[in-house]
Amino acid sequence: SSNLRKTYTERAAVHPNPCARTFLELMERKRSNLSVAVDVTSKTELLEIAGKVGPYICLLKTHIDIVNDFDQDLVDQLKALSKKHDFMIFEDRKFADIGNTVKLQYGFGIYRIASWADITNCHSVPGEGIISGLKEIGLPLNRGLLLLAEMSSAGSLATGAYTAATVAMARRHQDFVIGFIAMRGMDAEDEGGDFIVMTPGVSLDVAGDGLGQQYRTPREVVVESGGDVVIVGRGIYGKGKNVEEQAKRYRDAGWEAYLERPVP
Ligand code: 5FU
Repeated sequence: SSNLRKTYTERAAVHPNPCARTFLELMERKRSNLSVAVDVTSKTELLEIAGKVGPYICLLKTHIDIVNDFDQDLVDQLKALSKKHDFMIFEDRKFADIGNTVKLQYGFGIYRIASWADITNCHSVPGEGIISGLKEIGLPLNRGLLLLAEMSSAGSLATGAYTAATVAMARRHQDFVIGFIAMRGMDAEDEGGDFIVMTPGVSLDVAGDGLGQQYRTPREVVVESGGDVVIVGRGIYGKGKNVEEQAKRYRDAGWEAYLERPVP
């Protein structure tokens, strides 16, 4: 991918999308390409982990619908932490319905995702009406969208022609689509434009989780495969882990990998 040869700063300088620009600038300023996926079910625990990993991350990834005691105060506190520690918020909602329905799911209901999540994502399986629907809500708020071009789980059907069609779809919506969930650089920028590739399924210690998750190291993801952002969940807050220590460890591994990328 041609982005392998550019720094986040160089990409930020010419990126036409405000959300992508802000994010690329943030990564370089903070020297972090680490996103932590905080998959916990209590508000207290979510805030506690967010506070601990905050200094080391560029992006906090949430699954807001797994929090038992969700309330508006949780959102207010997450926003406050994002300001305090300088990170953005990504709700990993994986929308997958028709344009009109995802519009409602994104902007309304209990979670009002568009009101607080800088970035969200969707499947391309319904066709590009899903992007148009989300865009109506997100674009006026300067939000950014990631398309799921690939997944980390074993046996994923998002491969080959599906992945290629997803990339083509993103190219037609560069005002709102800032990148992909993918396992490697998508070469989507070869014909111009710039897409940020975020890669889940990252661990320095284990190969899988027994439920289909498949892990690679930050080096494999960033240097060998051309991902931009490493997404780490249980590797950081799993049983018996020191959250701050692990966040620092993965931040360092991700950044070293970024610096190791080939330069022309
Ligand atoms: F789109 C994807 C994907 O392909 N694989 C994932 O694992 C998203 N994820 C998310 O990343 C998943 O929903 C978890 O929130 C996170 C990975 O967590 P882990 O604890 O590092 O396995």
